Amino acid sequence: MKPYIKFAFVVCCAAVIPLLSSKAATVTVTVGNGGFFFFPSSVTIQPGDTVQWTWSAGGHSSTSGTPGLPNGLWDSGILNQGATFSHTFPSAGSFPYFCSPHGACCGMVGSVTVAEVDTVVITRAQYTTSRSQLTVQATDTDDTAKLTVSVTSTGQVLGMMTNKGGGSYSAKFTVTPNPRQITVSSNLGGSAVARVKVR
Ligand SMILES: [Cu+2]
Repeated sequence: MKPYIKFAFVVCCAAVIPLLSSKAATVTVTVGNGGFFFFPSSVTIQPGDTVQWTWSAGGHSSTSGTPGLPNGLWDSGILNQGATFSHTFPSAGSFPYFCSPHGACCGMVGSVTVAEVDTVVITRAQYTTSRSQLTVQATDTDDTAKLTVSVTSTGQVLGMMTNKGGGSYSAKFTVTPNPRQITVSSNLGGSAVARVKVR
């Protein structure tokens, strides 16, 4: 793989994988790989996820806060090549950190953003037997979310919902038999389950 493709792949996956999963994830950040920096220098995760720093070179630390002003949330101390250090982030917020020897002098800083998970509410789930048609309406607290409808019992994906704007979503699917219970999942981590009403 060409180096720049590999680079793009790593950046892309580090950013996207945490967003696709609603389960706790671990994101890796390398320390001192090729110089005085963390890579990727900023990561976005969800509440409950863990960041694992991996030392590519010795003589660096991962210390929460800003250079010269550690805030005490975590401090790996100065570690050697091959070492790892992990910290789990239980709640949303923005968490800067730095390397104690190289933060102030050389700009060796990073940040972890823990994003609020969105909330999905299913406002309508109705099955019209005569037309084998499932009608779904839902709302999401984040109007940029992408919502997917699936059959709760089997996990079968029925399709995406249409984003109507303002956090409102709708979808119609032709499906047999009546799925009875559906799950609406957001790419941002939220999800909801509803029983299907029959008409
Ligand atoms: Cu350093």
